[in-house]
Order: sequence, then structure tokens, then C-alpha cells
Amino acid sequence: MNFLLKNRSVFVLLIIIAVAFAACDRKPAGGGGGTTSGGSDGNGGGKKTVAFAQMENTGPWRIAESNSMKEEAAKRTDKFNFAYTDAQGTTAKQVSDVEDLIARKVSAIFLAPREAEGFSSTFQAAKAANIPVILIDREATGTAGTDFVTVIKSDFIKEGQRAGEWLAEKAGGKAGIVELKGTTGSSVANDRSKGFMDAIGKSADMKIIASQDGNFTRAEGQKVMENIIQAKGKEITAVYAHNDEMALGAIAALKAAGMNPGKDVMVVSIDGQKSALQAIIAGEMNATVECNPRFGPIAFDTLEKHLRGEKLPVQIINEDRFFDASNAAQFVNEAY
Ligand code: GYE
Repeated sequence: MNFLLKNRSVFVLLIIIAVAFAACDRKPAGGGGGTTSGGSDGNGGGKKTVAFAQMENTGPWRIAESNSMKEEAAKRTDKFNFAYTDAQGTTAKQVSDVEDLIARKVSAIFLAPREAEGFSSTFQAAKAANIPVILIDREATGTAGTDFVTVIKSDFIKEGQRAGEWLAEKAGGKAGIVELKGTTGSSVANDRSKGFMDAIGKSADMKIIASQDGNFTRAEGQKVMENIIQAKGKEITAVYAHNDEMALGAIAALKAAGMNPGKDVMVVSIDGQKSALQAIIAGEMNATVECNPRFGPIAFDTLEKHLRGEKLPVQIINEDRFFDASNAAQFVNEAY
């Protein structure tokens, strides 16, 4: 009896020890999504996962931007893993893409916001999760240093001004202008309109005779231009497009209507893509203000500075060039 009792207590003790070991070995509840290890975010191996939330990937400008980010990430694989999302031209999808990245606990997010509005709760969620957001190429409503780290972009008002000043000078202060605007609700479309209006406002006879949204695409630019040609015909002496793709669409529409782009109708736009420089060389387009899409190096340098604890300016502005018949041939090969 004594022997039995003794054996039983040893047995119970062994069970207690076994249970205790099993408990120690168990992962914490909801495990596998920690900030620095394991998980679907690929943050493992001590490397940080950095994500780029792109708005869409069509047209030379955006493809060049995406490629620049991917190429730069590939040069920094010693420090970063890279994740990429494509919102396919829908702001709502871009918001949910960013929410997913936050849920995956990536270490930082580069965001090219399609529209200015719609991201404020996403910024709050990123902040609560301690994930820095750096805006690239366009602005979103919010405060740098609070809602996001900083924004890296071109000066869109200045781009519009340069296009307007150039046109006013070349047209001798008199033109019937068609404005093809970028995506409604984007910071860049507002600013490119504003800058252009400021510049042409100095000449009483520089008049906008039609202004419509062509959503930054060649197909929509062409369609909108066809309708405007129907309505305004020969009144049109100039086109100001918020990007080269829409300008090239407008050129196609003008040619189809038997008009002479580059000669009877001056065409000026923004971006500086290869096919626009080729159109300038061919004499069908007149000028384009550069808007550099190659964000990779500056975006990653800025992130690294932030991670080192350096204080950053609220805006980082890219310096851009201007292309017309005087220099298009010189730069066409390096263009995207
Ligand atoms: O000019 C245009 C693109 O946000 C600065 O967006 C960018 C603009 C660029 O679709 O081609």
C-alpha cells in the first residue's frame, strides 16, 4: 500500500512536469505574425519587408515608376524584402491593399495615392501599428510627420506654370486652348490646372475653350478630344494635356480630323516619356515638361534616413527638365 501510494505520487509529479514542458513549447496565441519573424509578410531572417502600393501599372510613366522601385529594392536585398500591390486604377482597392499590408505587419509602406482623399483612416491604422508610410509621386490629404513621414514628388504647380508660360510665349499671347485634365480628385490634376491658369492668366487672349477629364490615359484623351473637335473645330489652336499619354491621344484625334498637330494646333504636356520626345522630333508635338518617374533611389534613401532616426523635410521635391524641339533628340535615348 505504502509502495503503491509512493508510486502514484511519482506518476502525478511526472504528469505535472510533462504538462509544464508542453505549455512552454506552445506558440503564443495567434502566433506567426510577429513584427520581425515568420509570417506571410516575409519579415523573417532579420530583414524588413517594405511594400509599394501602386495605383495602377499602365502607361510608360507608371511602368517606369514601378520598375524603378523594383530595381532599387533588388539592389538592397541585404536589408529589405519587397512587396508590391497594384490597385488597377481604383482608389477603393488601393485603400484595401494598404489595409492588407498593415495586417501583414510589413515594416514600411511606399504609397502612390491615386486620389488625395480616402486614406485618413488607413494612415491612422498604419500609425497605430507603427508602420511608417512614405508618399511618392502624388499627395494625399494629411499632415507630414503625423499621418505619413513625408511626400516625394515633383512641383506640379510649377509644371503647369512652365507649360503655360512656354505656350503663351510661342503662341504670341493668343490661343484657343483645350485642356485635357488628369484624374479628377488627384492632387496632381488640381495643381497642373492651377499652375497653367496662373501662367496664361497674364495674357488676356490665352483662352481655355474646353476642359475635360481624360483620366491620364491615351484612349480617354483621344475620345474626349474627338468630342471637343466636333464641338469646337477650328477654334482650337492649342492643346494642354496633363500628361503625355493624353497628348498622344489628342494628336491621334487631331490627325484623324485632318488637323495638323504640332503646326496649326500646338500641343504641350507633361511627363517627358520617350514616345512624346519622338513625337516632338517628328514635329507633331511641341513641348513637354519632365516629371521624373524614377523614384526608386530617392524613395529607399529617404526610408533609410527615416529608419536611422534622421529628421526629414515635409516635402522632397524632384528637379525636372523641359523638352522641346531644341533638345528632344539629345534626350530621347535616356527617356522611358
Ligand atoms: O504625370 C501621369 C501619371 O502622378 C505624377 O500620374 C504622376 C502622374 C503622371 O499617370 O502620367
